[in-house]
Amino acid sequence: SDPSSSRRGAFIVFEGLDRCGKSTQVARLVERLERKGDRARLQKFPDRTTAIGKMIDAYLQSKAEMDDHAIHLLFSANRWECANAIRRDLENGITVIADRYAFSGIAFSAAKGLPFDFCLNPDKSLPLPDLTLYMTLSQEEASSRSQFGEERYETVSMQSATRQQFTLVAQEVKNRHGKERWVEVDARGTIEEVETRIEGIIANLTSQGVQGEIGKLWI
Ligand code: FDM
Ligand code: MG
Repeated sequence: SDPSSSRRGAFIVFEGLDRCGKSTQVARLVERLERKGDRARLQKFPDRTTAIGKMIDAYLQSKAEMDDHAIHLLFSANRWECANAIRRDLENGITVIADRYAFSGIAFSAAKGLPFDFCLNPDKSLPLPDLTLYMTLSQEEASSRSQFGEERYETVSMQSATRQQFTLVAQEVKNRHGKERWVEVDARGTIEEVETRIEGIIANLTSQGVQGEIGKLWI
C-alpha cells in the first residue's frame, strides 16, 4: 500500500477586502505551481461566466438592482454550481486555489445588515477549504491602489463594515474547524514580498497534497 496514493489535492482559499492583492497573488501562485509541474486550478468567486454569475456581475456593476437576500443567495448558488467540479479536481490530485469563497459571502452581506446566520446557512456543507489565507491591508493602502471605487462595494464605509465582519468570520472558522485553517497574511509591500510570505505558508500543502477526506463547510 502506497501512502501517497491516498493523498488528494489541497483546497486553498484566498480572502480579503478589495484591492488587497488577492487576484494578483492567486494568478502568480497557480502559474508558479504549473511551471513546477504541479497540477493546479484557479477558481474565482464570484465566477462571472455562468448564468448566475452574469446576474451577479450586473449587480456589482450597478446595472441591475436586487434585494440583499436575493443577491446573497445568488452568490451562494454560484458556489454550489462549482462545488462538484472542485470536489472532483481535489480527488484527482489537483490543487484548487480559490480567489474568495463563502467567507466573503458572509462578510459582505452581513456588512449590509443581514443576520450572520442567514448569511452562513446557504453555504453549509460546501467543500471545506483546507486552508484560508486572509490577506490584510489597511484601508488607506487599499484605497490608494488603482481602480478602487469601480464596483458597488468599493466604498470606504462598506469596506470598513466588511472588515469588522471578517473578524467574526475568522472566529467562526477557528471555532468550528480549528485555528490552523485560517491564517492571516500581511499584504503590505511589493508583490514579490507578499508572494514569498504566501509561499512559506502553503509550500507543504501544495507539494505534498492532503491526506483524508474533503471536509464540509460549517458542519
Ligand atoms: N462578494 C463576493 C460578495 O458580496 N459575496 C460573495 O459571496 C463573494 C464571493 O463581490 F466586493 C463581493 C466581494 C466583492 C465583489 O468580488 C466582487 P471580486 O473579487 O472583486 O470579483
Ligand atoms: Mg472587486
